[in-house]
Amino acid sequence: MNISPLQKERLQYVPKLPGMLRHGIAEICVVEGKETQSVADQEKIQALFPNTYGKKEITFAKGQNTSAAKKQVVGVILSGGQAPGGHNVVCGLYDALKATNAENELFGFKNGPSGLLDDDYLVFDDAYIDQFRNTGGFDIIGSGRTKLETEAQFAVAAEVCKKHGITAIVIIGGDDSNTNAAVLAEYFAAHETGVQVIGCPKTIDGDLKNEDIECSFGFDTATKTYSEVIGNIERDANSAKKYWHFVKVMGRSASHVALECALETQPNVCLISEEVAAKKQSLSEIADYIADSVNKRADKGMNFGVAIIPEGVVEFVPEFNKLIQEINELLAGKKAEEFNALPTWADKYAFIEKGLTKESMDVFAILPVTIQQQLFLERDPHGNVQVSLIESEKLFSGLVAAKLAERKAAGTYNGKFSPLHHFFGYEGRCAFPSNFDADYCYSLGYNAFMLIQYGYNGYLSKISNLSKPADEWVAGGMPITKMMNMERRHGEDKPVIKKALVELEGKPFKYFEAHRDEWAVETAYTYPGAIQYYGPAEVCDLTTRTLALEKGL
Ligand code: FBP
Repeated sequence: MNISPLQKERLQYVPKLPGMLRHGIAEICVVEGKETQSVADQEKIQALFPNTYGKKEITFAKGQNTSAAKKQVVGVILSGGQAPGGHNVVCGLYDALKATNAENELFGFKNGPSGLLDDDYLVFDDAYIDQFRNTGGFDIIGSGRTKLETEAQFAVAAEVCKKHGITAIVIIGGDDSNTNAAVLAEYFAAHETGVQVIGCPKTIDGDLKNEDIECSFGFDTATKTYSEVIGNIERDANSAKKYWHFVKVMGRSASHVALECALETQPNVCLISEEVAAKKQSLSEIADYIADSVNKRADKGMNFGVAIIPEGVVEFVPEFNKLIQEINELLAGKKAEEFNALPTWADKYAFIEKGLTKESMDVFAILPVTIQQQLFLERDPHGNVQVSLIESEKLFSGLVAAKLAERKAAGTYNGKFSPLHHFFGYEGRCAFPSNFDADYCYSLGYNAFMLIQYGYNGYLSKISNLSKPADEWVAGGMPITKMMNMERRHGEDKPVIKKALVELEGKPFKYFEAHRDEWAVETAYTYPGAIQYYGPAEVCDLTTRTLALEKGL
């Protein structure tokens, strides 16, 4: 393996554990807390999870380790999109497992949950694991998006565990993967397999959080990576003074990433999807809002700026959603062939005009042509428009250009608008984890093993008090069922972990709201610079602005 100088240094970095896990395995005891209830729909969740519901929350403390001495064989799975720090979860798990008993084994199931079903695995040893310490990526075993959710899959999983003598499975994933972890835990308990399941909260999107989980891992590093580059772009914009940059940032649904980047870099505009939905804003209103910033800055001689667009925003615009549904209908079944056979875009446009309601046609008509065509090109295997592929940064710059042209004609705008486009997503998902993520993830993995060792099943590894230095972090576990409620998914009521969207009454959004009018007109950019791994703690161990504001710092 080729190793860069930074990677060489990072391999030597010793992640910080919470103080209570630092005394050595023999001195970690459990303090049991209260019995738990699910956040909503208690009766229904309890009925669905009779064996794992209502268990106690727990924390670890310094004291005599009273866990049963038995050989543990643990399987670990990385599930879903990459997030910086995943390797350290595996390393922490491995180190705790080996420190407890050198005979213990760690299996890594390859390429996501499908590795467990296909019995495709590797067994970790020191030489292999040491190559991945404090590095980004999920390439240690690979990841995948196969969902573990059917009884038939659970039966296969139980067989595979039995074959290898596996005593516990650790699933490192987002809200869906941890929901599935809870269902698997219940199945294993109901079928008396003796196999435990522990989850770890991962996703750069930051939407797996609640009163127990302060943040998912990867959010810190990914947002710092994007903020560095957005800051660089701001400085470029402020130097050349000739471009408006439209920057789309990842986050499939929630806007936590966009909001955190805005708090870090103070751009002229940042859309927040949750606000768009709450105010039922139309595309035209959003375009006007951005055009106002462009206009006011132009009036002051500043024909440049930066706008952050969250990846999922179009799905939060009610009229756009309706349009998408109508297009899906319009092209259902054989009608897609008829449409595709039409020779020119003009013919296709006429077909569309005939098929859409007037309301949706009005929305369609204002879209830039490239976006109009994209809506008909990018379809998923079921024939539906793939909203996530829509280049919303181009959509909004196109709509803003049209608004500005109108204003120019009316004599209310006399600037120059040259937009440039960027999409930051994959760039941040495999970055070297920040010290925060390196420490947090190692602790999550180490802690996950302590939960296994003490016999817990259906728990999420929980590290809290994260805005404080690591020695003050609190380690423990939370029954996953505590975070569940019932939601309608694909026409069925399902028990799921509640996805955390941006709270419009929360402190991070309130801070942004209080400052954005000033940022929209003035050049108030801040330049966070690159993640620092070595140096003073106030530079290297900083948490996100989101977490700091949520904690009232
Ligand atoms: P997870 O929720 O699985 O962590 O993935 C989140 C994410 O990174 C989103 O931000 C993005 O929309 C999506 O994954 C991209 O998925 P893919 O890697 O399949 O293209």
